[in-house]
Amino acid sequence: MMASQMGEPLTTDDLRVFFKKFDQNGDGFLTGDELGLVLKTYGGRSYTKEEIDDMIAAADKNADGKVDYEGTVRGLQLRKKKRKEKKSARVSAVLNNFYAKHWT
Ligand SMILES: [Ca+2]
Repeated sequence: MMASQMGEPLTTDDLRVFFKKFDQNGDGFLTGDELGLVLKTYGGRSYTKEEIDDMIAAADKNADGKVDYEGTVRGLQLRKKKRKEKKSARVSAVLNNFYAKHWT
């Protein structure tokens, strides 16, 4: 059973699975376009380009407009630790919707 189905935080293994699914062209980076596609499908509502850019920026350590796997995980984990959870909570909700559709 995967972690989020029990209401537990996502593990890094879970995130790796997600990341591979979200990385449409398999280049190892998520761009705003790729994240936008994910959000459109699993976000439960529409997101503006600004919101998507904001999420990318939150995890984008070298400001090149895309995030690698490590950056995504680090971004989520750092935000959790700081209890500044707005953005990561949003991303987590997306990931949980993703789970619900693919693993239940
Ligand atoms: Ca990509």
